[in-house]
Amino acid sequence: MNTFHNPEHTRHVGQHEMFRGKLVPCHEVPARLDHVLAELQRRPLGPLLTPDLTSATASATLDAALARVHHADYLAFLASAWAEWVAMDPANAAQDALPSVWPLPNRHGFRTDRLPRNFAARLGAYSFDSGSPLTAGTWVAARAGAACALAAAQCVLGTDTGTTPTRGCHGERAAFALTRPPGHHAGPDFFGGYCFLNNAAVAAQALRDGGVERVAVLDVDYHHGNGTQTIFYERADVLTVSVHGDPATEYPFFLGHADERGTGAGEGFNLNLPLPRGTGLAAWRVALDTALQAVADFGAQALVVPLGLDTFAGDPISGFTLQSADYLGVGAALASAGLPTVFTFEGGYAVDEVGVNAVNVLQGFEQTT
Ligand code: Q9C
Ligand code: ZN
Repeated sequence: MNTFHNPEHTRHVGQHEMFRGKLVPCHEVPARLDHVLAELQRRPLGPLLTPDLTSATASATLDAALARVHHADYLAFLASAWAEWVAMDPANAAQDALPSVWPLPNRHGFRTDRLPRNFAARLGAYSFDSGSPLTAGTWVAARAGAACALAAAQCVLGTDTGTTPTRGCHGERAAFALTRPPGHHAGPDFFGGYCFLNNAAVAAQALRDGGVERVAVLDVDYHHGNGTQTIFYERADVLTVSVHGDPATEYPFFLGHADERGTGAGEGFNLNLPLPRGTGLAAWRVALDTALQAVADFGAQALVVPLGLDTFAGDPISGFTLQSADYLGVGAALASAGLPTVFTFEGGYAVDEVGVNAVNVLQGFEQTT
């Protein structure tokens, strides 16, 4: 399996996230990715590649892929956010930008049809929590990360679209986009949950645009993939399935219930499988099998797996109890779908174990293909 990793990830380093009234150190730290890379060096699964964005063509191709899943005004906001944050007050250069004010839904009387000029207000208009610091390097890191997702999609496409350099890699069974910040909480025009650009959605859309008629996204992160669900909620060509902690008690709280089945043309093309906090491997695997059956019933021709490792028993902010060895079986189960598969690296905050856990999934997948 080819891994596309993002050396620019080190430019996204948050200082703090807001948690229950205080600023606490970020859980989503650069060492997470370094541990996965180190484990891939111990247990190589294939080439380690980095997308090259230096040419104008590659850069424009990436921007076009981003515009397929995110709104233009949101992308422009992200691109200039740090400069505007510092322009508010030069002292801001030493602080992460963290939102602290949001419009409630329109039924409460707040207006979202007028975007404030004030940058602190716009930060709120484009986000849904105060746990996702936007830093000087966030845009560069997130954009280079989305390039990994795009390259991974092109790698599994039967035809090389020839734009983002994938060094001749095409028609592969699987590819891994190893990047941070993660992506599955980012929606068409919002960030949150440590996510800014939805890497899994970029990959799924790139597969569609490369000619795959039916793409399934099977999200195994502990947290509901609200951003991905929202991006594809009205569409029948991309099935979104998520196995996650019940939003009644677990983040992101305001989406992820079992009765969300899609809307309009997308009705019937979203499946949520919420599980109670405390769920262990046996019940989790039953849900995964239900998810895989939905992927098969849909007739998916390619699969995108937002790969969160925060289902691990040792995860500091999550509540399932999977063990490291269990992830080999998770990879094998995902491989049993028999589909070209793109993995995107999402959550997993037991930093010392996240490398072993991630590579266990990928190794289990490879051993079953
Ligand atoms: N104490 C991802 O896994 N904060 N995002 C929860 C719990 C937000 C997780 C705080 C968690 C976001 C990609
Ligand atoms: Zn998560």
